[in-house]
Amino acid sequence: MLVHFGLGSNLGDRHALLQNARTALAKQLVEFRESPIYESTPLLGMDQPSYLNQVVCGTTTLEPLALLRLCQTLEEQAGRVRAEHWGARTLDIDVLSYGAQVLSLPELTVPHPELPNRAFVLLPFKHLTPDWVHPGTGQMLDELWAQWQACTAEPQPTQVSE
Ligand code: A4P
Ligand code: MG
Repeated sequence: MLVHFGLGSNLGDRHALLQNARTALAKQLVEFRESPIYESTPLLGMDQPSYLNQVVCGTTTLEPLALLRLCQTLEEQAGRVRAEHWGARTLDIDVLSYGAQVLSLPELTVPHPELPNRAFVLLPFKHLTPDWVHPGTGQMLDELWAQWQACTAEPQPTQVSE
């Protein structure tokens, strides 16, 4: 199963935190690949440091909930404290996709429901796997990106790595 993860960090040594997450995820995935890193301002103009975001992918036989637990374990190892929803964080890892499956479990929605609304996910995702199609809507990432651009005046994330 091809799976995508979205990584985000806006506290501490952001580059090192993403690097550690990539190293850990690469051990669990076959044919691991990573997008460039993008920097962006927090959503809704929240008063927080800017974020680094990245998307990684690979194939796995692990079940979706096992992947969610893996994300949460890595977040905890990065010293994440959940003080407020959408609060600043050392590391956030979201499950973005699980093959062509659409999942709506109490603790896990896949593809990630906010995917179409987030430039900091769409841009790296598109860079990594331009042919990916949203299994729920049939839209390609280019279409989702065009839709985002048409609907928002937010600044676009800046690519900060190759
Ligand atoms: N959950 C449901 N579906 C999923 C999924 N596909 N992947 C549940 C991961 N988790 C999923 O997440 C809350 C609950 O969502 C989990 O218990 C899980 O069962 P959380 O990580 O504990 O809390 P959170 O991160 O505060 O909430 P959420 O909704 O994940 O926030 P986001 O979406 O991560 O937004 N601005 C920029 N520029 N870049 C960012 O990365 N991130 C956020 C946080 C805000 N602003 C940002 C960024
Ligand atoms: Mg999250």
